[in-house]
Amino acid sequence: MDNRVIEIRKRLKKKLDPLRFEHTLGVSYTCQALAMRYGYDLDKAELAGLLHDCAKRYDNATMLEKCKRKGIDITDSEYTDPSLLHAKLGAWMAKEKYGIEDEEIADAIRCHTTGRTGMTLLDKILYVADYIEPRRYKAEDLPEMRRLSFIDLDQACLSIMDSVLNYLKSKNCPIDPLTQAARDDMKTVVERNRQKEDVKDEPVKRYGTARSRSFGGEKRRRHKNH
Ligand code: DGI
Ligand code: FE
Ligand code: FE
Repeated sequence: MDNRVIEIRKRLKKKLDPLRFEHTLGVSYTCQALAMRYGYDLDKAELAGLLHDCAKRYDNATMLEKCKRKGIDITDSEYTDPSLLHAKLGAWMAKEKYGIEDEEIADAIRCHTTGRTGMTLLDKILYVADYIEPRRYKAEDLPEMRRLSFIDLDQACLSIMDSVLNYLKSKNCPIDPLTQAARDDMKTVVERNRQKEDVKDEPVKRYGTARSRSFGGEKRRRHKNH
């Protein structure tokens, strides 16, 4: 275990409201579960989950003021909806206040609300964990998203992005260009994955043999015949 985890957890418990702290723990454990499934560093996934909402202790005016003071760039859409800033400010705090030097962790925290183009494995793990963690209950599609997340991470990301965009549109919320760009990029990734799958299946279709797939039934039958 990363030695910093206990200390960070203690500090966050003091700073965040109880429900946000519960969510934080849920996200960090879900990040670890996804890291186990997709082969990522468990300690890094846990730290990203623990710190992703550390800036949520501040209200919008305070976040705007802090970002200006620390020289953190504020976009038009963040001026329109300053709550988006908790991701950027959180990444800054993870580095400057909680001693995180790993850029992959800071990057994942920075893009955890909108996503971004070219998302890394840790970006996707955190983005998905934030949506499916066990204490979340509001979205109707949670059971399906939870199941899908452990089957196909890219498809889960895309489905969550579509769901968030639909929600934002239904509420007439301004959409950050990054949110739309991240979704369009993930759509391309999912289509590319599908094409790769089709190429893998190609010999099966062309030569009409199930050998390369090694289904249990086929194996058992072959075994019996010899
Ligand atoms: O901080 P959390 O509540 O755990 O989760 P989060 O950081 O993913 O933030 C979720 C909120 O962010 C949710 O209400 C939707 C909102 N959001 C995501 N993308 C955009 C956005 N809000 C606006 N206005 N524009 C976006 O593009
Ligand atoms: Fe957040
Ligand atoms: Fe969160």
